[in-house]
Amino acid sequence: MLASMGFGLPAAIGACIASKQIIVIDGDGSFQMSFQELAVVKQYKLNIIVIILNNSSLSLIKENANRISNINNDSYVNLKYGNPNFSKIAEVYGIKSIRINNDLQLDKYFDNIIMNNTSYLIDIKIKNNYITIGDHVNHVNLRNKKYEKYTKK
Ligand SMILES: Cc1ncc(C[n+]2csc(CCOP(=O)(O)OP(=O)(O)O)c2C)c(N)n1
Ligand SMILES: [Mg+2]
Repeated sequence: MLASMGFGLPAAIGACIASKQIIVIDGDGSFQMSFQELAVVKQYKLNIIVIILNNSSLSLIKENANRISNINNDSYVNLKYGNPNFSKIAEVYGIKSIRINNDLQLDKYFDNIIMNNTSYLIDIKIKNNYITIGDHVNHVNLRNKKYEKYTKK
């Protein structure tokens, strides 16, 4: 499901209560709109894996702004920023986490994390100009065949 910013984690909570293990793929900007719901994840021991595609940017907006203005110099205020350490945020909510510098490294950890059957936050650093939705996700290794078994059609 693709939805508004901030919707991913709360929606995953509902889906997890109704179903079973849920994987959320979130943008860093989107995650910051509702990450306090990690408290609910912890309280109800929900089996939710949060994957943050962390480009330190509101990239979709940046791309739109560049397209409209034809300037393409990334000079827009607040579209590119420094993020807090999302792993530490997970930690203070009592949720396990890992930071990965490159999506290609996800393979190394993913199966183990899934098998853990517990909540987990995976913060993946991706390139600044990659966007969480649409074709850009193809740049990120999550479209790898290996992950198809985790996708409910
Ligand atoms: C609630 C809400 N506010 C604003 C927007 C407009 N908007 C669409 S994408 C976006 C930036 C998303 O940033 P991020 O989650 O980091 O994803 P990225 O584009 O960087 O992949 C914004 C502000 C929205 N879709 N929903
Ligand atoms: Mg982003």
